[in-house]
Amino acid sequence: MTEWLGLPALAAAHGGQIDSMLGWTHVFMLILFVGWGGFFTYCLIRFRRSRHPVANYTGVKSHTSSYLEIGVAVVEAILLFGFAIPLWAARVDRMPAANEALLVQVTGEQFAWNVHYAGPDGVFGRTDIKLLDLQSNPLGLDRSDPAAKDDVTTLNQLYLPVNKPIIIRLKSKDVIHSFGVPEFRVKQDAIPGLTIPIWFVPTVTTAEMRTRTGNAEFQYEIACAQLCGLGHYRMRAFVTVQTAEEFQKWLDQQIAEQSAPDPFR
Ligand SMILES: [Cu+2]
Repeated sequence: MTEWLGLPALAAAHGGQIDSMLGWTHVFMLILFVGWGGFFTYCLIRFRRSRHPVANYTGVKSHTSSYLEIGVAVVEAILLFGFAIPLWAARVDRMPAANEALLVQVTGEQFAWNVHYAGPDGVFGRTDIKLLDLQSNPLGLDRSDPAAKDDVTTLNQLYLPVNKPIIIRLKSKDVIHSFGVPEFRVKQDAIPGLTIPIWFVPTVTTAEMRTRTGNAEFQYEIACAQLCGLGHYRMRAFVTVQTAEEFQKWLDQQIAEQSAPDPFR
C-alpha cells in the first residue's frame, strides 16, 4: 500500500502503522503543496504590476483564506492527535510482558555497539566501572558474580529470534548515539545516564530477507543515527534474525564459550 514511498523492506510487526502514517502525511503535504503553489501562482498573475500599478490599501474583504487556514489547521490536528500521538503512546506505554519478551541491553560508545544478554537465569550480571577494559571487557562485567556466569556479551553483533517481542534497554557510555534499524522502523537516541527501553517484534529472518531481496549479502544494520564524533561513520553493527531454534543454539554456544575460564588469564 505504501510501496510508492520507497521505504526499506519492512521486517517488524508494528511497522505497517508507521508506514501508513508516513503515507498519509505525504498525501496531506502534497495537497498542501499543490494548494499553496496554485495560490501563489494565482497571486503572481492576478496582482501583477502592469494591471495594478498602484497598491490597493483596502485589501481583501472575503474570509475564504481564513476558512482555508482553519481547514489546514484541522487536518494537521487530525494528523497529530489522530495518528501520531496514539501511535507513539502505543509504542511507549504498551511494553510487552517481560516474561514473553527477550530482554537485551545495548550500550553505545564511541564508536561501537555493545550487546549484553542475561542468559538463562534472566538476570544481568553486576557491572563495575573498575573492571572496564576497552579491549577485553568493554562493559565492565564482573564474571565472579553468580548472575554473570551465564551472561553473553558481543561487540557489534545483535542476534535475535524471529516473531518474539524484543525489549532493548538502550544506554550510552559517553555521548548521545542513536539506535536505528530502518527495516524494524525503530529509532531511539541513546543518552548517557539514562536507560531507555524500546521494543519491536522482528518478523523476517535474515535468511528469508536474503531470498526476498535477492541479495545474498543482506544484513540488518544498526546505524548510529546521531552524529557522535569523528568515527560516527563507522559506528555500525549487524542484526541477525534467526528462527527460535537457531537463536537458542547460538546463545548456548556463546554461553559455553564465554563462561569457560580464560586460558590467558
Ligand atoms: Cu554514535
